[in-house]
Amino acid sequence: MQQLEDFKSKINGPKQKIVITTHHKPDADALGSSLGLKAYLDKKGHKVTVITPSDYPAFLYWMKGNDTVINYEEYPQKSAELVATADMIFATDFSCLSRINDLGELVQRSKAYKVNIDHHQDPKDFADIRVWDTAAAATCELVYQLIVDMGDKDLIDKEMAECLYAGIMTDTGGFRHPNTTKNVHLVVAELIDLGADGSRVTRMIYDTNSVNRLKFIGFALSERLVILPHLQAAYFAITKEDLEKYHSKTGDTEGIVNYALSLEGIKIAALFTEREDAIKISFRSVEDVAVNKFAAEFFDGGGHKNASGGKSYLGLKETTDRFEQLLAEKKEELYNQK
Ligand SMILES: [Mn+2]
Repeated sequence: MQQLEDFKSKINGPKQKIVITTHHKPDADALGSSLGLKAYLDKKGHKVTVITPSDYPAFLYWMKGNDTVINYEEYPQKSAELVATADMIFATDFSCLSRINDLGELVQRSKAYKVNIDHHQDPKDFADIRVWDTAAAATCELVYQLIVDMGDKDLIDKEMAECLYAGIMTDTGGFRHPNTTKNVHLVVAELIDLGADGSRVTRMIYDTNSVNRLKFIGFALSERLVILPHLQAAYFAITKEDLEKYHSKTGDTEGIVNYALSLEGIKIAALFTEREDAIKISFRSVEDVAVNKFAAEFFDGGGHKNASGGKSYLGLKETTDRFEQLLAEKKEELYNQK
Protein backbone atom coordinates (compact mmCIF):
# COMPACT_ATOMS: atom_id res chain seq x y z
CA MET A 1 0.00 0.00 0.00
CA GLN A 2 2.97 2.25 0.67
CA GLN A 3 3.73 1.83 -3.03
CA LEU A 4 0.33 3.20 -3.96
CA GLU A 5 0.75 6.15 -1.59
CA ASP A 6 4.12 6.99 -3.17
CA PHE A 7 2.53 6.85 -6.59
CA LYS A 8 -0.36 9.08 -5.55
CA SER A 9 1.95 11.64 -4.01
CA LYS A 10 3.92 11.86 -7.25
CA ILE A 11 0.77 12.37 -9.31
CA ASN A 12 -0.61 14.92 -6.86
CA GLY A 13 2.78 16.55 -6.33
CA PRO A 14 4.88 19.01 -8.32
CA LYS A 15 5.28 18.90 -12.08
CA GLN A 16 6.93 15.75 -13.43
CA LYS A 17 8.37 15.05 -16.85
CA ILE A 18 6.41 12.03 -17.96
CA VAL A 19 6.76 9.67 -20.91
CA ILE A 20 3.95 7.26 -21.77
CA THR A 21 4.80 4.43 -24.09
CA THR A 22 2.82 1.53 -25.46
CA HIS A 23 3.35 -1.56 -27.60
CA HIS A 24 4.55 -1.93 -31.20
CA LYS A 25 1.83 -1.15 -33.78
CA PRO A 26 -0.56 0.30 -31.17
CA ASP A 27 -4.23 -0.66 -31.40
CA ALA A 28 -7.16 1.33 -30.00
CA ASP A 29 -6.58 0.08 -26.46
CA ALA A 30 -2.87 0.86 -26.56
CA LEU A 31 -3.29 4.35 -28.01
CA GLY A 32 -6.58 5.12 -26.23
CA SER A 33 -5.16 4.23 -22.82
CA SER A 34 -1.99 6.25 -23.53
CA LEU A 35 -3.80 9.36 -24.77
CA GLY A 36 -6.56 9.11 -22.14
CA LEU A 37 -3.88 8.92 -19.48
CA LYS A 38 -1.90 11.76 -21.07
CA ALA A 39 -4.93 14.05 -21.01
CA TYR A 40 -5.44 13.22 -17.32
CA LEU A 41 -1.79 13.78 -16.37
CA ASP A 42 -1.75 17.04 -18.36
CA LYS A 43 -4.67 18.21 -16.25
CA LYS A 44 -2.72 17.30 -13.11
CA GLY A 45 -0.07 19.79 -14.25
CA HIS A 46 2.60 17.44 -15.59
CA LYS A 47 4.53 17.60 -18.84
CA VAL A 48 3.57 14.48 -20.75
CA THR A 49 4.74 12.96 -24.03
CA VAL A 50 3.39 9.80 -25.64
CA ILE A 51 6.02 7.84 -27.60
CA THR A 52 4.96 4.89 -29.75
CA PRO A 53 7.53 2.32 -30.93
CA SER A 54 6.05 2.41 -34.46
CA ASP A 55 3.29 3.96 -36.52
CA TYR A 56 -0.37 2.95 -36.06
CA PRO A 57 -3.57 2.81 -38.12
CA ALA A 58 -5.12 6.01 -39.45
CA PHE A 59 -8.49 5.07 -37.94
CA LEU A 60 -7.03 6.13 -34.57
CA TYR A 61 -5.95 9.63 -35.66
CA TRP A 62 -9.17 11.21 -34.33
CA MET A 63 -8.07 10.68 -30.73
CA LYS A 64 -7.31 13.86 -28.82
CA GLY A 65 -3.56 14.35 -28.51
CA ASN A 66 -2.80 12.28 -31.62
CA ASP A 67 -0.93 15.20 -33.18
CA THR A 68 1.51 15.27 -30.24
CA VAL A 69 2.46 11.58 -30.39
CA ILE A 70 6.10 10.87 -31.22
CA ASN A 71 6.85 7.81 -33.35
CA TYR A 72 10.17 6.35 -32.19
CA GLU A 73 10.97 5.07 -35.69
CA GLU A 74 10.77 8.63 -37.05
CA TYR A 75 12.40 10.41 -34.11
CA PRO A 76 14.77 7.97 -32.37
CA GLN A 77 17.07 10.70 -31.02
CA LYS A 78 14.34 12.84 -29.55
CA SER A 79 12.61 9.76 -28.11
CA ALA A 80 15.83 8.58 -26.46
CA GLU A 81 16.35 12.00 -24.88
CA LEU A 82 12.81 12.16 -23.54
CA VAL A 83 13.07 8.66 -22.06
CA ALA A 84 16.49 9.34 -20.52
CA THR A 85 15.39 12.59 -18.86
CA ALA A 86 11.90 11.52 -17.77
CA ASP A 87 10.94 11.54 -14.09
CA MET A 88 8.22 8.97 -14.68
CA ILE A 89 7.56 6.45 -17.43
CA PHE A 90 4.20 4.80 -17.92
CA ALA A 91 4.07 1.56 -19.90
CA THR A 92 0.54 0.87 -21.04
CA ASP A 93 -1.05 -2.23 -22.58
CA PHE A 94 2.10 -4.36 -22.56
CA SER A 95 4.15 -5.94 -19.83
CA CYS A 96 7.34 -7.13 -21.43
CA LEU A 97 9.89 -4.60 -22.69
CA SER A 98 10.58 -6.65 -25.84
CA ARG A 99 7.14 -5.49 -27.09
CA ILE A 100 8.51 -1.98 -27.62
CA ASN A 101 11.54 -2.93 -29.70
CA ASP A 102 14.64 -0.73 -29.22
CA LEU A 103 12.72 1.56 -26.89
CA GLY A 104 12.69 -1.30 -24.36
CA GLU A 105 16.40 -1.01 -23.70
CA LEU A 106 16.11 2.77 -23.26
CA VAL A 107 13.24 2.37 -20.80
CA GLN A 108 15.18 -0.32 -18.93
CA ARG A 109 18.20 1.99 -18.59
CA SER A 110 16.23 5.10 -17.60
CA LYS A 111 16.27 6.07 -13.92
CA ALA A 112 12.65 7.21 -14.08
CA TYR A 113 9.96 5.90 -11.76
CA LYS A 114 8.16 3.27 -13.85
CA VAL A 115 4.49 2.42 -13.87
CA ASN A 116 3.08 -0.54 -15.77
CA ILE A 117 -0.65 -0.53 -16.54
CA ASP A 118 -1.73 -3.69 -18.29
CA HIS A 119 -4.05 -6.66 -18.58
CA HIS A 120 -1.86 -9.25 -20.39
CA GLN A 121 -0.71 -12.54 -18.80
CA ASP A 122 2.72 -13.07 -17.22
CA PRO A 123 4.01 -9.52 -16.68
CA LYS A 124 7.77 -9.07 -16.48
CA ASP A 125 9.12 -7.23 -13.49
CA PHE A 126 10.47 -3.93 -14.81
CA ALA A 127 8.23 -1.36 -13.10
CA ASP A 128 8.21 0.29 -9.67
CA ILE A 129 4.47 -0.09 -9.48
CA ARG A 130 2.15 -2.26 -11.46
CA VAL A 131 -1.53 -1.61 -12.10
CA TRP A 132 -2.20 -5.01 -13.51
CA ASP A 133 -5.33 -7.11 -13.79
CA THR A 134 -5.86 -9.91 -16.29
CA ALA A 135 -9.57 -9.84 -15.45
CA ALA A 136 -9.80 -6.38 -17.02
CA ALA A 137 -11.01 -6.45 -20.61
CA ALA A 138 -8.82 -3.55 -21.63
CA THR A 139 -6.04 -1.33 -20.35
CA CYS A 140 -8.49 1.54 -20.86
CA GLU A 141 -10.70 -0.04 -18.18
CA LEU A 142 -7.71 0.05 -15.79
CA VAL A 143 -6.87 3.66 -16.66
CA TYR A 144 -10.47 4.67 -15.95
CA GLN A 145 -10.33 2.83 -12.60
CA LEU A 146 -7.00 4.44 -11.72
CA ILE A 147 -8.34 7.95 -12.34
CA VAL A 148 -11.42 7.15 -10.26
CA ASP A 149 -9.25 5.71 -7.46
CA MET A 150 -7.22 8.91 -7.51
CA GLY A 151 -10.47 10.74 -6.74
CA ASP A 152 -10.30 12.53 -10.07
CA LYS A 153 -13.29 11.17 -11.98
CA ASP A 154 -14.52 14.72 -12.53
CA LEU A 155 -11.39 15.43 -14.61
CA ILE A 156 -12.52 12.98 -17.30
CA ASP A 157 -13.89 15.00 -20.19
CA LYS A 158 -15.62 13.95 -23.41
CA GLU A 159 -12.39 13.46 -25.40
CA MET A 160 -10.75 11.38 -22.69
CA ALA A 161 -13.92 9.33 -22.27
CA GLU A 162 -13.94 8.62 -26.01
CA CYS A 163 -10.29 7.44 -26.00
CA LEU A 164 -11.08 5.05 -23.15
CA TYR A 165 -14.36 3.93 -24.72
CA ALA A 166 -12.51 3.05 -27.96
CA GLY A 167 -10.05 0.74 -26.19
CA ILE A 168 -12.74 -1.08 -24.25
CA MET A 169 -14.94 -1.44 -27.33
CA THR A 170 -12.19 -2.90 -29.53
CA ASP A 171 -10.58 -5.16 -26.91
CA THR A 172 -13.99 -6.74 -26.28
CA GLY A 173 -14.55 -7.13 -30.04
CA GLY A 174 -17.42 -4.64 -29.93
CA PHE A 175 -18.74 -5.99 -26.59
CA ARG A 176 -18.94 -9.55 -27.92
CA HIS A 177 -15.99 -11.47 -26.43
CA PRO A 178 -16.24 -13.38 -23.13
CA ASN A 179 -14.26 -10.59 -21.42
CA THR A 180 -17.33 -8.34 -21.75
CA THR A 181 -18.09 -8.36 -18.03
CA LYS A 182 -20.63 -6.50 -15.96
CA ASN A 183 -17.82 -4.10 -15.02
CA VAL A 184 -17.17 -3.38 -18.71
CA HIS A 185 -20.77 -2.27 -19.13
CA LEU A 186 -20.68 -0.27 -15.90
CA VAL A 187 -17.48 1.54 -16.91
CA VAL A 188 -18.78 2.20 -20.41
CA ALA A 189 -22.04 3.54 -18.95
CA GLU A 190 -19.97 5.95 -16.84
CA LEU A 191 -17.94 7.00 -19.88
CA ILE A 192 -21.15 7.75 -21.79
CA ASP A 193 -22.29 9.76 -18.79
CA LEU A 194 -19.01 11.69 -18.98
CA GLY A 195 -19.70 12.60 -22.59
CA ALA A 196 -18.47 9.71 -24.77
CA ASP A 197 -20.46 9.33 -27.98
CA GLY A 198 -20.25 5.56 -28.49
CA SER A 199 -21.84 5.67 -31.89
CA ARG A 200 -19.32 8.24 -33.14
CA VAL A 201 -16.39 6.21 -31.79
CA THR A 202 -17.75 3.07 -33.47
CA ARG A 203 -18.01 4.86 -36.81
CA MET A 204 -14.51 6.36 -36.53
CA ILE A 205 -12.98 2.96 -35.87
CA TYR A 206 -15.02 0.49 -37.88
CA ASP A 207 -16.54 2.54 -40.68
CA THR A 208 -13.55 4.33 -42.15
CA ASN A 209 -12.42 1.64 -44.60
CA SER A 210 -10.60 2.55 -47.77
CA VAL A 211 -11.81 0.95 -51.00
CA ASN A 212 -8.46 -0.87 -51.17
CA ARG A 213 -9.02 -2.42 -47.77
CA LEU A 214 -12.52 -3.65 -48.60
CA LYS A 215 -11.27 -5.13 -51.87
CA PHE A 216 -8.38 -6.71 -50.01
CA ILE A 217 -10.81 -8.34 -47.56
CA GLY A 218 -12.84 -9.64 -50.48
CA PHE A 219 -9.70 -11.06 -52.08
CA ALA A 220 -8.53 -12.65 -48.83
CA LEU A 221 -11.94 -14.27 -48.27
CA SER A 222 -12.16 -15.70 -51.77
CA GLU A 223 -8.50 -16.60 -52.42
CA ARG A 224 -6.59 -16.90 -49.16
CA LEU A 225 -8.91 -18.61 -46.67
CA VAL A 226 -8.10 -22.21 -45.76
CA ILE A 227 -10.71 -24.15 -43.81
CA LEU A 228 -9.83 -27.29 -41.87
CA PRO A 229 -13.20 -28.65 -40.69
CA HIS A 230 -11.69 -31.80 -39.13
CA LEU A 231 -9.54 -29.57 -36.91
CA GLN A 232 -12.27 -26.97 -36.27
CA ALA A 233 -9.80 -24.41 -37.56
CA ALA A 234 -9.53 -21.87 -40.37
CA TYR A 235 -6.79 -19.48 -41.39
CA PHE A 236 -5.66 -16.86 -43.87
CA ALA A 237 -2.16 -16.85 -45.39
CA ILE A 238 -1.33 -13.46 -46.89
CA THR A 239 1.80 -12.95 -48.99
CA LYS A 240 3.92 -9.83 -49.31
CA GLU A 241 2.74 -9.51 -52.93
CA ASP A 242 -0.92 -9.57 -51.79
CA LEU A 243 -0.23 -6.65 -49.46
CA GLU A 244 1.52 -4.71 -52.21
CA LYS A 245 -1.19 -5.38 -54.76
CA TYR A 246 -3.85 -3.88 -52.49
CA HIS A 247 -1.60 -1.03 -51.23
CA SER A 248 -2.02 -2.32 -47.70
CA LYS A 249 -1.47 0.20 -44.91
CA THR A 250 -0.88 -0.27 -41.19
CA GLY A 251 -4.12 -1.60 -39.72
CA ASP A 252 -5.51 -2.93 -42.99
CA THR A 253 -5.15 -6.57 -41.94
CA GLU A 254 -6.58 -5.92 -38.49
CA GLY A 255 -9.73 -7.88 -37.70
CA ILE A 256 -9.56 -10.07 -40.80
CA VAL A 257 -8.82 -13.10 -38.64
CA ASN A 258 -12.30 -12.69 -37.12
CA TYR A 259 -13.92 -13.63 -40.43
CA ALA A 260 -12.28 -17.05 -40.13
CA LEU A 261 -13.48 -17.36 -36.54
CA SER A 262 -17.03 -16.41 -37.56
CA LEU A 263 -17.42 -19.66 -39.53
CA GLU A 264 -19.82 -22.10 -37.93
CA GLY A 265 -18.01 -24.85 -36.03
CA ILE A 266 -14.62 -23.10 -36.05
CA LYS A 267 -12.86 -22.83 -32.70
CA ILE A 268 -9.40 -21.62 -33.74
CA ALA A 269 -8.62 -19.02 -36.38
CA ALA A 270 -5.30 -17.63 -37.52
CA LEU A 271 -3.95 -14.97 -39.83
CA PHE A 272 -0.44 -15.44 -41.23
CA THR A 273 1.00 -12.32 -42.81
CA GLU A 274 4.32 -12.27 -44.61
CA ARG A 275 6.20 -9.18 -43.37
CA GLU A 276 9.76 -7.99 -44.05
CA ASP A 277 11.46 -9.74 -41.17
CA ALA A 278 9.11 -12.58 -40.24
CA ILE A 279 5.69 -14.14 -40.64
CA LYS A 280 3.41 -12.28 -38.27
CA ILE A 281 0.63 -14.39 -36.77
CA SER A 282 -2.66 -13.50 -35.08
CA PHE A 283 -4.59 -16.23 -33.30
CA ARG A 284 -8.21 -16.16 -32.17
CA SER A 285 -10.23 -18.80 -30.40
CA VAL A 286 -13.53 -19.40 -28.67
CA GLU A 287 -14.46 -20.63 -25.21
CA ASP A 288 -11.77 -22.58 -23.35
CA VAL A 289 -9.37 -23.01 -26.25
CA ALA A 290 -6.29 -21.14 -25.00
CA VAL A 291 -4.38 -19.84 -28.02
CA ASN A 292 -1.97 -17.84 -25.85
CA LYS A 293 -0.38 -21.04 -24.54
CA PHE A 294 -0.21 -22.46 -28.05
CA ALA A 295 1.34 -19.24 -29.37
CA ALA A 296 3.88 -19.12 -26.54
CA GLU A 297 4.89 -22.75 -26.92
CA PHE A 298 5.27 -22.89 -30.69
CA PHE A 299 5.27 -19.42 -32.20
CA ASP A 300 7.34 -17.16 -29.97
CA GLY A 301 4.26 -15.26 -28.86
CA GLY A 302 1.54 -14.91 -26.23
CA GLY A 303 -1.32 -12.64 -25.28
CA HIS A 304 -4.83 -13.35 -24.07
CA LYS A 305 -6.59 -16.71 -23.88
CA ASN A 306 -8.81 -16.03 -26.90
CA ALA A 307 -6.68 -13.46 -28.73
CA SER A 308 -2.95 -13.71 -29.09
CA GLY A 309 -0.11 -13.32 -31.53
CA GLY A 310 3.16 -14.83 -32.56
CA LYS A 311 5.95 -14.92 -35.14
CA SER A 312 7.64 -17.44 -37.37
CA TYR A 313 10.95 -17.22 -39.18
CA LEU A 314 10.14 -20.03 -41.59
CA GLY A 315 8.62 -19.28 -44.99
CA LEU A 316 4.88 -18.70 -45.27
CA LYS A 317 4.08 -22.18 -46.60
CA GLU A 318 6.38 -23.92 -44.10
CA THR A 319 4.74 -21.92 -41.30
CA THR A 320 1.18 -22.85 -42.24
CA ASP A 321 2.22 -26.49 -42.76
CA ARG A 322 3.70 -26.48 -39.28
CA PHE A 323 0.55 -24.88 -37.89
CA GLU A 324 -1.63 -27.57 -39.45
CA GLN A 325 0.64 -30.32 -38.19
CA LEU A 326 0.73 -28.92 -34.65
CA LEU A 327 -3.04 -28.58 -34.59
CA ALA A 328 -3.44 -32.20 -35.60
CA GLU A 329 -0.91 -33.33 -32.98
CA LYS A 330 -2.21 -31.15 -30.14
CA LYS A 331 -5.90 -31.42 -30.94
CA GLU A 332 -6.84 -33.29 -27.74
CA GLU A 333 -4.98 -30.88 -25.46
CA LEU A 334 -6.14 -27.74 -27.25
CA TYR A 335 -9.82 -28.50 -27.38
CA ASN A 336 -10.15 -30.13 -23.97
CA GLN A 337 -8.34 -27.66 -21.78
CA LYS A 338 -10.17 -25.99 -18.98
MN1 LIG B 1 -5.38 -4.25 -24.52
